[in-house]
Amino acid sequence: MSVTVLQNFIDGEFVNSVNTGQYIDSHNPATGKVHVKIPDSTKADVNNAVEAAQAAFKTWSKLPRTRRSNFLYRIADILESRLKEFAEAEVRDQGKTITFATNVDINRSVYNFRYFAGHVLHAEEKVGQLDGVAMSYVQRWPVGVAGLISPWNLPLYLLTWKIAPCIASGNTCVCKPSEFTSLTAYMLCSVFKEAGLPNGVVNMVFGSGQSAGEALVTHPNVPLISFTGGTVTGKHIMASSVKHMKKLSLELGGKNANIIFDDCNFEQAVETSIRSSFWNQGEICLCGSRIFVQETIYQKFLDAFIPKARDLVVGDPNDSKTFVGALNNLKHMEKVLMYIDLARQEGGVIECGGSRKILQGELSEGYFVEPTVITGLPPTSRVAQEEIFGPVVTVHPFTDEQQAIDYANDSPYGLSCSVWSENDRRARRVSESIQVGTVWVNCWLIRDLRMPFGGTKASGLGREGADYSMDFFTELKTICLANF
Ligand code: TXE
Repeated sequence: MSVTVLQNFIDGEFVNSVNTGQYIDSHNPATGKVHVKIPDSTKADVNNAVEAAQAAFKTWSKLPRTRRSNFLYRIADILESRLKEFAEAEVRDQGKTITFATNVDINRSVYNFRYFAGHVLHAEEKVGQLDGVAMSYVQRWPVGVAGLISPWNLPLYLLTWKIAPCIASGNTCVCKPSEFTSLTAYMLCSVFKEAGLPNGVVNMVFGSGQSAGEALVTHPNVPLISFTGGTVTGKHIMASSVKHMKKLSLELGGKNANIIFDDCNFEQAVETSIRSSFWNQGEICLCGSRIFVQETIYQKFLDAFIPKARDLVVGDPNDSKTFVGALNNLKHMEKVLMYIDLARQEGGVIECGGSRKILQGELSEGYFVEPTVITGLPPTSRVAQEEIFGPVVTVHPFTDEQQAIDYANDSPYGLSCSVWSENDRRARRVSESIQVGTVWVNCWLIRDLRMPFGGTKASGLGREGADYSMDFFTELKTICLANF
């Protein structure tokens, strides 16, 4: 298979890294073979990209929002017309299934551009009247050059979720996609070119977090950093950005509770729990990896859930029948397998799965792990507390509402939660007691982009979505006009 060699995208041009000839190998997770080489960019590359973004900012930030919106609509249309090509590339690069890449990653990336293209036109500013005294209104302006750092689990979706509101608000940016999954970000640059996006509005620098990422976070002329990734990295970025007092948004990990009461719609709860446990190989920060089931239906739930988990097709990500593709990278697969071993040591029962899955032919070196269901562990065990980010869930019984709430809240994370009950009052009571950024009642992963999105505790800082993203990507000023 041929290897694609990426270049950075700076000031509207594809250019080699200043660090000539130095590349990072990126593997196809399903085969374990190198399929992309990404430039190991340095501070000098980031400096060049920031300079280009600063120059572009002068005109882009002054462009009427209708014009900026038109560019976003055009980008959305072009990306949509290349959906299949992008989805196939995302599969090769990330290991996810073609069904997920098509319907979620790329489809929603298109929607990100389209959504913010519309939103920027309709956003309104607050006006306040102090009777007889003064009228105040809000003025907004873009922040400048934004540093956008994205992870490997939903590569294009999470990157475009940052780029769209960033440039719609009049900022320019330098992006640093994950070194494990840079291919679709690279392809996106050709979409920008085709859409006629002015040079320097979006720049892409590829490379490692330690080199290119760090250079972006510490750059004095990048006043804003939007980061999605691991909590440890997030804390490091927070510390590194202190010197320049940067605006910071951190979307970090999760260890989300999925609470199932005995008055739920049982079939729906089981079906959705399969998806919330194993979709995208469990590599979604919103996956419900701790399942709490009321003791009255605990055994019934296991009897229904475990055979379904066992029957999920793990295999070729390009096959539309496959439900679980490959984990993103070797180190990550080893981490997931380490947690399964830890579960054994902690006294857990591996109800299904529990191992790497070895496939045949060219997939024999792929990073596949069987969907794994673990019972018998206390909710305080390491496996039930730490983010595994793979196709591994723990299931625990609970006695009553209060215990379910206590279990759910006993976590360093606070990203999301699902609650299953047909009793509306109970569902509301429980939802309002959970310390997270999003609670889904009788559903999972439904996203209304107008709603705030983000986490509490170790899951992050700040909120994204509609006005919340626009607030982050702009500075706000109150202008108070006296009546006298
Ligand atoms: O992410 P990192 P990793 C969780 C998941 C996973 C763990 C680590 O549990 O196992 O995080 O994954 C860049 N300065 N999530 O190691 O390191 C890096 O190059 C600036 C949850 O892959 O956080 C990449 O572009 N940038 C998560 C991005 O940060 C730095 C999704 C994310 O990488 C940097 C992914 C530095 N010093 C993993 N170091 C979610 N919330 O969805 C790294 N980077």
